[in-house]
Amino acid sequence: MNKTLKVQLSKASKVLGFVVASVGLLSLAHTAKAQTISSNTTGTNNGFYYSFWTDTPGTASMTLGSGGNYSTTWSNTGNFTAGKGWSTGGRKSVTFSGSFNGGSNGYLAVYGWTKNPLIEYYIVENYGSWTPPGGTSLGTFTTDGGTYNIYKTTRTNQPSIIGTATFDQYWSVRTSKRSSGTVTTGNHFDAWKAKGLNMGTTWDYMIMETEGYQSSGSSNITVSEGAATSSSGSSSSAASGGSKTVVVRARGTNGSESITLKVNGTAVKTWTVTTSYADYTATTSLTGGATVEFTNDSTSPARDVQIDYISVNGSVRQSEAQSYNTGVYQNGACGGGSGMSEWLNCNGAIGYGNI
Ligand SMILES: [Ca+2]
Ligand SMILES: [Ca+2]
Repeated sequence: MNKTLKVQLSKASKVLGFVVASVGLLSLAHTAKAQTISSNTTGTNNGFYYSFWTDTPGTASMTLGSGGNYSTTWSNTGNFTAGKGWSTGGRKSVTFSGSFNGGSNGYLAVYGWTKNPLIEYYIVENYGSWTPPGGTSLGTFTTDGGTYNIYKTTRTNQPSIIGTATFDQYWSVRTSKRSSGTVTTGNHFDAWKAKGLNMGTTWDYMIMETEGYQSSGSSNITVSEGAATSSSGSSSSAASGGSKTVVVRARGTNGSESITLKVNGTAVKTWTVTTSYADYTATTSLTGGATVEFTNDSTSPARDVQIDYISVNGSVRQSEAQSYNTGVYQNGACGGGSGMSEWLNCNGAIGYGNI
């Protein structure tokens, strides 16, 4: 069994680990101060989605810093991955900076998943003495001041974010390692597409991850999202501050639910709601579609979110008037109906149109 195969087999178990282990640890996301995580979990911190996973507890940890900062250390680990990013990936400018020591086998990558079809992808910016993923490059392309090798690997009947499945992994691996810079993810998706490697139509999470395999190392990385990119080259400014005041009136059934206001796919602000209706206020200069997303659904504790409405500069938009709702349980499925509901029973979002 070569090293590549061992890495992939080992990584196969991590998705199931997330599912099993995440329920009891979500309260970690609600502590204001920097916190160190050493158990498998996902959550939201300072508006950033994060995940932590290891198959060898006690050998790795991640400390959640301010904003998009996280730091990791691992020592003689089996396999470990952790980082911060977004619950919904896509075409973003991902800016990162800090320090990275990948040891004998570790890497720093923009990492995520799509569904329909199911794809696991890596944009590897830095790595230790071993260069992932092995195999033969499909070719190179240049972006963001560097040259990347493209690879495709296939996993057969392996666990994934949708359960056991057969799916492809897409890779960009930067030939010149770096610990800071900006990754224009859309350029990678386009380069992969040109090789016949098409992304799925549904974006799952995307994070700046630090990963280690049978090695020791450390990282201290701060991630942020730059201007959103599109094929037309339009851009938008910072996610917070600015001229529009958005109020989200919401509550939860448990009082530990996490919701995020996004504009044009960019997270503006994240709140943990209580069981009583309250007004949650943000300001932004972003333009585009406004959504409120429920991100930490669980059955134990039972979490649901009710959003009465949002208002934009005082103009109310009722949730029950919105057809875009991917989180309400209708017709036996999450988002299975026509929306027009205040409820988010599952992870998902209500869309309120452009602001
Ligand atoms: Ca209402
Ligand atoms: Ca629920």
